[in-house]
Amino acid sequence: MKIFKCLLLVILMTGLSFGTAFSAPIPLRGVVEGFYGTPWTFEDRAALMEFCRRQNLNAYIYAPKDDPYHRDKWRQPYPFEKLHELENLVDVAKKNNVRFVFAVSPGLDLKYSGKNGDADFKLMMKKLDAMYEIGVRHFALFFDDLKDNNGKHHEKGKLQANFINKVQNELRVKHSDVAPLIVVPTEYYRLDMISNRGKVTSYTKDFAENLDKKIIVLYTGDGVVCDGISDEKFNEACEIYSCDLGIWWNYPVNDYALTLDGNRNAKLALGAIEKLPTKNVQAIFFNPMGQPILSRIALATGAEYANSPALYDAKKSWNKAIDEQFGELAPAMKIFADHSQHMENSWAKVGAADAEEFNTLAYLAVANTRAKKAFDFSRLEKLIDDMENSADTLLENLSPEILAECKPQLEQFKIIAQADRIAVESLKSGSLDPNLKVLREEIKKNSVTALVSEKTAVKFIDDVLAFFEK
Ligand code: 14T
Repeated sequence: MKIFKCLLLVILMTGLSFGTAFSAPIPLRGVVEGFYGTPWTFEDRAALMEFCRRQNLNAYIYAPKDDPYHRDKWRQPYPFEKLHELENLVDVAKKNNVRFVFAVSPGLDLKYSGKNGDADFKLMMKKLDAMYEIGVRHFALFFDDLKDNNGKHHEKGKLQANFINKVQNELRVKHSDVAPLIVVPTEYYRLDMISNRGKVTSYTKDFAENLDKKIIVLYTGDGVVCDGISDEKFNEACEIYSCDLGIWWNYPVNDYALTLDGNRNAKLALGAIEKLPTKNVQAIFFNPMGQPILSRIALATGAEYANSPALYDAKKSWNKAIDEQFGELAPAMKIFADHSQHMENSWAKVGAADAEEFNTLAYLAVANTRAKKAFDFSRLEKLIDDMENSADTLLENLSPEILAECKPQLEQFKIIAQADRIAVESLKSGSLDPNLKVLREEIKKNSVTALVSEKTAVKFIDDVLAFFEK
């Protein structure tokens, strides 16, 4: 009887812990500084390490695309000053229990065979050894975003895999305390790993078959920047590699939201991490924005996800992150951030829709006016007042460091709110206020540096203008 009771208890407890109440953390979880554009400063990175400690994130990958010594001039050793700075950073990482992962992206011009191949292998080992000397124990090799000529020719998958294996072996022979390598292949999103006929491409097949199974492979989902990864799609990707993959998640990164003047950071991704797998992920790294402090809204939610994938609640986590990070300013920040979450262009789509309630009401306002039906504008008007008030509050009270990351966007948000109010008044009175066009032009002009709610609060202005113009 006693044994029976014990057994029952054990079954109940395991059921509880593995069923609902428990969700194991993703073992390797953190941030990959992997974006194009001006790299973060030492201070930005040191602050991130402390943030990681507080959020229970345990890894940071150093991979800024525009650090010449990381990619374009990967063969060259870091000058003394730069190396010293990295050494200090490695110390900060250690103090914060964060694994510092040093990445090299040699793919643009790496030679795999012959005399030049031998020379490049030696140069790579020299590069990594210098980092070992300053305390680095985690390394990564990235082969993403290559020009086609060097990217995918015959046997490239096998050549890359063998090169990576050789680096891994050499590191492990020399040092017993180096962790398994982390890699990004040239075909790093699922749809790129599959040919038109649904077969795995020869590049990915060769790469996956030849790569040492200990090595951690990161991929970005079905696309480079995509609208989530379901458990099912994640399993399909893992099947290609016959092992559990890690994820390089391209949110809140905003480097691809390029505006006409070449600004890489015009739209701020201030939403939550969402729609990621609930199980079997062995590593996850979030690629942040050029704006380090504002990246922390998404990163804090990403930390909650990574620490408990199956129980994660994006909306709850987003509210909590903003409450914790903005204190008294949280209500205003939530209104602004709600209008600046969604990232989309011809090939990218991620993040919740901007300002859903506003969007619905704005749609109904135009549709009902067009149908000559009565519509109660009061809630929409309240939302618009809240927008302008929150812009004012934030412009007045945010710290200079945070304002430096979002002033143009807040100013833009304010003008959008003013235009939205004029749009409502025009609908209500049945005649178009000419000021609406003036403000619309101003918003358009500013869009070069600041994009906010472009498919929601700005779209409303266009919808109202279109309503009067026909
Ligand atoms: F390594 C990869 F997983 C990856 O995502 N690589 C880059 C990354 O450095 C960049 O920050 C990210 C978002 O733009 O996407 C990849 O880069 C691009 C950039 C493009 F403009 C990939 C395709 C593009 F068209």
